[in-house]
Amino acid sequence: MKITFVYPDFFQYSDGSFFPEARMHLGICMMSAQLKAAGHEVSLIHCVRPWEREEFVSRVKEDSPDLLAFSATTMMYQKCKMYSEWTKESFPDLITLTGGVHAMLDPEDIVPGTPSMDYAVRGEGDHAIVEIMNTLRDGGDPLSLDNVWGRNTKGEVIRNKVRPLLEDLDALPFADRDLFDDALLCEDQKERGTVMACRGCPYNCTYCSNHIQRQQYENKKKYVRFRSVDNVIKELKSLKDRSSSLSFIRFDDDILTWDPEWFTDFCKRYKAEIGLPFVCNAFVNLLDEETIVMFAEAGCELMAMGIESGNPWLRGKILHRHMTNDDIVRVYQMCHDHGIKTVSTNMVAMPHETVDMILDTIKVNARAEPDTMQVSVFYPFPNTHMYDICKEEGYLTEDHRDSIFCDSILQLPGFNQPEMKAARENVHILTSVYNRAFKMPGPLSEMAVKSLDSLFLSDHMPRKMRMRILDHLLQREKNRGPLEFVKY
Ligand code: B12
Ligand code: SF4
Repeated sequence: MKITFVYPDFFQYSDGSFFPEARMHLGICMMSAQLKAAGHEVSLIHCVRPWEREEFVSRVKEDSPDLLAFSATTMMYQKCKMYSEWTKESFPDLITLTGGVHAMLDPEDIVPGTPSMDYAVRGEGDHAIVEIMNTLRDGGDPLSLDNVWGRNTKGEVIRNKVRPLLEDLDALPFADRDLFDDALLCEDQKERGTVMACRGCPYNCTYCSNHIQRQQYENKKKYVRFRSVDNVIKELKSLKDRSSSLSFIRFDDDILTWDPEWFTDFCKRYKAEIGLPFVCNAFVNLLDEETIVMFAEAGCELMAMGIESGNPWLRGKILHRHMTNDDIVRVYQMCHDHGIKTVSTNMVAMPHETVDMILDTIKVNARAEPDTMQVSVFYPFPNTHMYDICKEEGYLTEDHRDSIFCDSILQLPGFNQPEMKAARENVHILTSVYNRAFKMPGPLSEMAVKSLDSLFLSDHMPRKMRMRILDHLLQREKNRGPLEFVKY
């Protein structure tokens, strides 16, 4: 039996322009390894730019699969819908399905929401997809399987339960990276080896998909699972053998420093047996000086850490991220002290956010001094707590976006679209302005910060005058040259 995965891997903007992500998809690579081991044939349509209908249909014809399997995040699902419609119009009997995070968060959008999609496959696909292929091969009905949603012959929607989480990740084969055509990947993928050492995240940030995914598994207590250090090191060695152009490793895990025993052992072995620089994500609350030193010595060159909002109320009460601004600043400074570069991730245009809260985000970044700031626009992923807030408060619109680096899809009482755009575009430069103020000596610093605050927030000065001073400040900062950016 043959399966063809479809992965729409580019952003398309409202003016028709597009941006290719062009990266490997570990989930697809892992399923491919399992499918091949079970004797199935696997191919991939990796769309790194918009495809015309004729081109897509003729590629499906060429691959001629028994099953066309889409992988979708929420933002990419619109494209999957369109491709599946084209497919069904040309090949009505070809089975189509969608798996991935969107199928877990919003399965109703797939079945019954998309008539051209036969099944939604929820949760981890590793075993489910092999069982689906085996069942089809044996003439059975995929609706008899856990994780699968679809319509039966009477047209009724069958919603099967999600099977338990895999507990032993070492039992999975290594990702089949050869499924991806290197020629289609973006430049930095060629020198980077992407790996995940664990699955899941224990936190409950209200905008993230993790709390929704976790609650749907019966063994949810096992949601955070690590591969053994030995298993990860073996995969890293195989990556080094596979490519001579590999110059660094990227860990895509959400919480690599969750288990002290694990990462102590990992750091020792990584340094001795792999020895390449690496980059990773980290969570402020899971880092102390000892951990940072251990990571630096093992070869960690860069850590990306979520700040998201610098306003303690918004961050704690609304986003459910429980850390203080001083914790954030301390951890970022410790990374600098030990030679690890940092990326901060931040969001703007959140429900209940105001302009002065954005200023708090700017100020905490100005104190933390990340090497790069990533500023995205909040996007409500379906059925997350933040989505529920947006729904209850009437902020949702019918709009859709491909990326979190576009305009907001929300109608927020505190902001209009031009204000949100201005906020997002000026966060970097304003951080730089505040950073200079914080660095002034002694009481001068406090005075400079207070003056800047009143420029933004005080009603005493006429708005026109405030804007003129601000424009002047921003222009002067821009003339000083761009902020340094690091590769991430
Ligand atoms: C690495 C990563 C990226 C990489 C690679 C993307 C990728 N798809 O692998 C890059 C940088 C490109 C990226 C970009 C974006 N990302 Co991202 N990313 C991740 C991250 C950290 C790891 C993904 C991963 O490898 N997981 C490990 C594998 C094993 O899991 P998996 O991919 O989920 O696959 C399993 C199941 O979902 C399922 N499955 C997946 N596909 C299919 C297909 C079929 C047919 C079947 C049966 C099953 C199935 O089976 C797999 C094996 O168990 C996740 C968070 C996370 N921890 O998963 C966020 C995450 C996927 N990203 C997210 C977001 C928001 C984005 C962006 C939209 C951000 C932006 N820049 O605007 C873009 C969208 C890109 C795109 N093309 O869709 C969100 C998605 C939320 C949502 N509701 O859609 C996530 C979940 C983060 C979060 N916690 O909120 N991302
Ligand atoms: S720490 Fe990161 S991955 Fe974990 S729930 Fe929060 S945002 Fe999601």
